[in-house]
Amino acid sequence: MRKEIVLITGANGEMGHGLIAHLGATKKYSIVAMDVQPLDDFLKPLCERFILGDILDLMLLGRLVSEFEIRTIYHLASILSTKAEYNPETAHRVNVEGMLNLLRLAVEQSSWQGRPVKFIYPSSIAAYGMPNLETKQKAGKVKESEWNMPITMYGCNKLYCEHLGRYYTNNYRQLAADHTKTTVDFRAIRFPGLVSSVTVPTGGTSDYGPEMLHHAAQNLPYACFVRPDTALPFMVMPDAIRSLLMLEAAPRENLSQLVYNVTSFSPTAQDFYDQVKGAFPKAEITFEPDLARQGIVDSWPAVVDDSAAANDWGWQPEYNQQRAFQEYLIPTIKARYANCND
Ligand code: AKB
Repeated sequence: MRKEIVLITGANGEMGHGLIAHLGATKKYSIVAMDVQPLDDFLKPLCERFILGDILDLMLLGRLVSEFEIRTIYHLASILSTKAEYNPETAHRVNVEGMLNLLRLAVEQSSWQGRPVKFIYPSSIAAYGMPNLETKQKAGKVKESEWNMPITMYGCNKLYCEHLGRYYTNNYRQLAADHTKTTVDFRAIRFPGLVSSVTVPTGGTSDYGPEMLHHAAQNLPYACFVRPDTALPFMVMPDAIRSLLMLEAAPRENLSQLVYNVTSFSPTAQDFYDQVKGAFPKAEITFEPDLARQGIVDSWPAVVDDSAAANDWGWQPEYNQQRAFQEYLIPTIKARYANCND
């Protein structure tokens, strides 16, 4: 008998940390975690197995199929927007071919099990692309179906992977004589910029927010790479993890779409600065916009419409801007870097 498990790719990333810590603490799931980087020691006891390996390694994925009965896949592994621009073709391989490998694995698992495997996918506001700042300022709350013209490789990858998930769920091998409805049960969330008190992101373009905060808490100077008036939707990690779990748990018949926006607050970089300065008055923060990265952020919406998530599966963020900083980020970050502020 194969053991029932939850598979998490990109396990050592920011969201992987939050998800494993949460699922592990419930003790309800056997977690098999995968990453190209070693898993942080404190996460290891929460996992049934950690596999150091690449989602492009088909032999490795094949071995997973023979050993485990995978009930849910959280496919978190990806190369983020800034890093992807340095090597777009490699990013495409990891983000798109990697996704295809995981979808194949999910289809195979579903057919063995005779029931759909859940495939939970973090997409991103990078799937949007506004042609200029004026459009962004006038756009208001952007719905999932609007402005789907990403300007980054990562954004193109995310948007296309959403389509792949929809195809595998609804139309996979639709002309085959043995075409079956038991494929995968794909569900995706378009996340805004994420901020965690535990980890710092690497390779993203919304990183200026978390970087400003973590630098200040460690008494390190920080040059913010966007203008003070730059606005983006952000969310703290506990809300992000909660939204993933809520979408995973939602009855299929309640879902009117496969891809959902979620959001909680839309600070400007100046708002970030004010919150950080309020908590760490000695912080040395300057604004030194990088035109290319600014261009990417200017193409992403300032506010997204998450009413579909609210209607279909009851989504509501628990943290608004004030609570996010005052009750979660600042106290936990102060405790984390206590030695730096002596
Ligand atoms: C990035 O900046 O690439 C990510 C994202 C918005 O998906 N944080």
